[in-house]
Amino acid sequence: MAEIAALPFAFGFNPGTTALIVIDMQRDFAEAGGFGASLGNDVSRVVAIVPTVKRLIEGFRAAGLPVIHTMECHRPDLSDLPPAKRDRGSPSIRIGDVGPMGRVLIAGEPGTAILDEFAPLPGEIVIEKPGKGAFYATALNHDLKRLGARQLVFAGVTTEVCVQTTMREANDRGYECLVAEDATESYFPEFKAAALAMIRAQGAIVGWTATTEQVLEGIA
Ligand code: C5J
Repeated sequence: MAEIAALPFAFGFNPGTTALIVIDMQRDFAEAGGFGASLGNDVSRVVAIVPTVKRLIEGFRAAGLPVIHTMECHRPDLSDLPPAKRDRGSPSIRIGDVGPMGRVLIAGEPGTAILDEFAPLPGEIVIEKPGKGAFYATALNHDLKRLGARQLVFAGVTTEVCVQTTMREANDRGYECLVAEDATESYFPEFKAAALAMIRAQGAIVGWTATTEQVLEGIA
């Protein structure tokens, strides 16, 4: 068993059963005119983690470990979009509406795309997810089982919504989960801090946290 220096204590992992899950590093969350900005959020915090997320992805690729990407998006006919999700909040444009980058959070639209910096390599798994959690209505669990993954490292946005939801779903399914603190971000720094504190509280009740540097040292 190898180790990553982490909080609340060292994260033990087997390099042969470890994967990176990069949550929703999409234009819609990182660019003006996207879904995140339509809710009144300043996207600069998301843009700021791009180099760190890139380093983490490259570290996993260099170590020969799987990288899985997720995208929050819906079918063009909106059949997988509950009215409650479309109606929630008061965005200037709603999911499915036409915005500056095409239809908001709709599969195949320009704004829904993963940022160029993280373009998935051929063979990397891309999960299109209609929910905040990446296990809901997707093949993620099946894909992880096929890969033999047992330990998961998480990056992406936003910490307290899609990252934390997915991590909790994974924890309940028996995966050991670590979030890379500086490779995740929220539009609200206090929400990020609270989410990370909750994850590692009570003896890693949901998982571990570590810096990207610590993760890269651990997997090198
Ligand atoms: C949100 C996400 N925040 N990817 N999506 O709506 O966290």
